[in-house]
Amino acid sequence: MTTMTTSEEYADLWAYVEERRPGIEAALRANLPLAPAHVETRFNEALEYALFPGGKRFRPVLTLLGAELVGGNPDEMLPAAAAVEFIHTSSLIFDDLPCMDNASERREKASLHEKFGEGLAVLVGLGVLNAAYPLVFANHAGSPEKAIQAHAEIVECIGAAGMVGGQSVDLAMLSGENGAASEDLETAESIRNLKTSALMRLALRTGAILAGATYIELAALSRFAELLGDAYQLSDDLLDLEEDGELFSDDRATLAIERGESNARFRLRNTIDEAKRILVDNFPSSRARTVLVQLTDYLAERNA
Ligand code: GRG
Repeated sequence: MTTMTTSEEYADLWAYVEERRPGIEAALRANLPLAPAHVETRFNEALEYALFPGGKRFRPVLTLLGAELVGGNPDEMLPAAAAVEFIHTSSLIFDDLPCMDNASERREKASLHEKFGEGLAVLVGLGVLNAAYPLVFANHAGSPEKAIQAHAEIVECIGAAGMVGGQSVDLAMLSGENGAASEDLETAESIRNLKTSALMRLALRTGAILAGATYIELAALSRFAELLGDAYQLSDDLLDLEEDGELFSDDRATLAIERGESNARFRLRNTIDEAKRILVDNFPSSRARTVLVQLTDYLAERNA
């Protein structure tokens, strides 16, 4: 498990994560897409390796918070929260592959393909992704219209208009691969942020939809998620800038490089302020709202 510092500033956030983590872990275990036991492959071992002990589990926490923010019961949303972590895990597995970001490490251990080979990594990525879709129907058999809407939400966010499309921009931004994308860096970067924003949106709105959120509430969550994704990506670029000095190891051009660190910090500040304002303006005061405000600050100001 990734260790987290427990500063006073984020006390409600850490308390919430600690409180909710056991339920999330149990829902992941209960819904693991295991291969049939009599089949001799390393699939199940690789699946276990990819999911446990896992990372911060922020995205399933977002699902529970999205539900609570609009008055829902988070306990009913645990299968949906597990679905969101499955989707996140599959995106990390695919992102680490040699044909994508080519990362040999993930969560302080060898990446899945490094340990089990590319073939099995692709299969586990597909296995967990596929396991996610039906989970929005669990606990919502009595209100199938909400589950259908949540299902549509995850299909849209994963697809070409979301994570898949955003990742394709990320690939194009690798230097020398696509001149057109780097000509308008601002546009390319905002589309690239889709890969992060779309998952934030999916995580928050899936919980909110299942809890019966109104159209206005869902629209506010979409805008909040977009800003959260932008802030996360900006802080990621700033961290890379700090670690690598002037350039990323893969020479990916970004606004943090082109316009400099202080400009990026200024934009990050504005983005998180706007995100928090959307929460405060659209949702009544509640524990979930306080936790989300702290999570916004943490994601933008994290140093790892
Ligand atoms: C088919 C689901 C799917 C995706 C295909 C590969 C891809 C398209 C998208 C990649 C999206 C991606 C990996 C974005 C990076 C997001 C990011 C910085 C993740 C790290 O998040 P943390 O720090 O991770 O919250 P932990 O380890 O805590 O879970």
